[in-house]
Amino acid sequence: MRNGGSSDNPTGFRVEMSASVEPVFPPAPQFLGLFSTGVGDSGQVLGDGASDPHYTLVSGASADAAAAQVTNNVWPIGHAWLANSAASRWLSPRADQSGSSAPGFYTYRTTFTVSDGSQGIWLSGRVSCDDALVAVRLNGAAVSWTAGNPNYGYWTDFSLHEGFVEGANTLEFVVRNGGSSDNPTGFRVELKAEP
Ligand SMILES: [Ca+2]
Repeated sequence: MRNGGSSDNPTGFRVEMSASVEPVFPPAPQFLGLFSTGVGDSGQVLGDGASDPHYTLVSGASADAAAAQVTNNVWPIGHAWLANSAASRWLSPRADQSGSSAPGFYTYRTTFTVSDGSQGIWLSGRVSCDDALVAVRLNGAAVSWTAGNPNYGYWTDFSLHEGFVEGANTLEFVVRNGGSSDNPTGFRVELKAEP
C-alpha cells in the first residue's frame, strides 16, 4: 500500500482472517426431513422473516406465536446471541426481536422420518436459545437435559441415541423466555446424524 501526500500523515493496515469453518450439518439418510433451524430443503439459509418450513411453534406465550420465523439478522444476533452462519439461523415467534416477545414458554417442533431402522442410530447437535431450554421431547418422551440459563451466547452440545421409532418422529424443544415484560426470545439448533 502507498501512503499519499507530501508530508507525514497517517497510514495503516488491517486485515482479519479466520481459518475456522462453520460446520454444516446436512440431512442424513437415516433421518429424512431433519434440518437445522433457518434453512430450506437444500440446506440453504433462509432470509429474514421467512417461515421455517421444518419448524413449527406449537405453543407460545405471545398471541402472535403461530409459525417459527427466521429472526431478523440484527441485534441481539451477533451481540448477546450467537451470530448467524451458513449452517443455521435463529428462529423466533416473530422475525422482529428488537420488538421482543412475551415472557413464558415457547415449544418448537420438527418432524422427520427414520428410514433405516430405529436401532443403532445417533443424532447429535448443538442448541442455543433465549433464555433457557427447559425441556427436550423425542416422540413425547422427555430427554435428559442439562443447559445453562441464559443459553444464547454459546452452544450446548447434545446427543440422542434412543427413543427413535422407524417412520415418523417428533422432536420438540421447549424454550422459556424470562423476565416480566416483553423481551427478545429465540431458538437455534444444528443437527447431524452420527454413523
Ligand atoms: Ca429473553
